[in-house]
Amino acid sequence: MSAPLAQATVLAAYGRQFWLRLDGEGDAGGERSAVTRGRRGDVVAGDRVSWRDLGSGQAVIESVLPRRNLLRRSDDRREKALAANLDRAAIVISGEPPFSEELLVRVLIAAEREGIDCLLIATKADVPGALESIEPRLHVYESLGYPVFRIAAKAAPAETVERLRPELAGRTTLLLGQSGMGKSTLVNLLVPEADLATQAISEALQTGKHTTTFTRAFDLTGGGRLIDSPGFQVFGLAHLSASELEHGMREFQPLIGHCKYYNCTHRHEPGCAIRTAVADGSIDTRRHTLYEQLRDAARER
Ligand SMILES: Nc1nc2c(ncn2[C@@H]2O[C@H](COP(=O)(O)OP(=O)(O)OP(=O)(O)O)[C@@H](O)[C@H]2O)c(=O)[nH]1
Ligand SMILES: [Mg+2]
Ligand SMILES: [Zn+2]
Repeated sequence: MSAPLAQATVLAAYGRQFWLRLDGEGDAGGERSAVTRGRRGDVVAGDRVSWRDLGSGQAVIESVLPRRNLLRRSDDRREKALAANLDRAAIVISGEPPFSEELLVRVLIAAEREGIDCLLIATKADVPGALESIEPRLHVYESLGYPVFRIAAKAAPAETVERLRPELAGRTTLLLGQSGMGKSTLVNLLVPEADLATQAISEALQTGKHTTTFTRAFDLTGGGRLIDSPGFQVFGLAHLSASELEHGMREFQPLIGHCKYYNCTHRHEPGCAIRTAVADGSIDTRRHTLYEQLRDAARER
């Protein structure tokens, strides 16, 4: 006879292997590895699952409970789910190495589609020139209403923790961004035992130890979770419709429906409310150009 079903939260996902935090075992909660019967990629960090003990140290995830949201990226061939049930997505950027604004825009659009609030964390404020070079762009995102935090995790760790802790408390926040921006540095600062925990799970799941190779959630003292994720170089939006693309541009939202043509793509049509706003400076030109490129790419599919 098989063991009864129990529930758990997925802390980490690596291929078809998962690391679970078991329900009902107090705050310290039991943790264990499990596999899934489903396809690889069906279960992600942040998922709530029901699982079963198979005996001899084996556990299997039987099903994923309904999700509040699921952040994902995609190309023409496949969709990749990143994490589920998020309160916030924190995009980690820096001037050193220079971040890609195109990738930032893509992440913001994907998050908007899932109703996930975003904030920006600009790191390496201690590196000369790193933030100065991107300051004009940070201002644009602040004026759009995205909270922007400028931090020096290495040079001013105590101040960094003090600034970010209230922002992260009690919520589940996914850190994401390009490689080398400083995501894991932040996690190690905010979750002192993160390094050890990552090592333990790396051994259990037999992954590499030094680079971030899988998505991993950590409990924050006082409540909330912080999820570290591997850096990415592409962030495809093949799963989004044209309408979802334009709604993902926050500053477009109040103007959508006000163009002369109902099916306006906001690229070259006369009487376009959005291009008028670009011309008079109330919409940032660079953001509009990035949108045009996304729209062109979507048309080629
Ligand atoms: N000077 C300075 N260096 C930093 C800061 N934050 C991170 N770094 C350095 O930047 C490098 C990359 O940091 P990581 O935290 O590993 O970057 P990551 O975003 O986790 O990268 P991936 O795991 O590859 O996605 C490391 O050498 C860090 O020491 C900072 O605020 N100031
Ligand atoms: Mg990392
Ligand atoms: Zn238009």
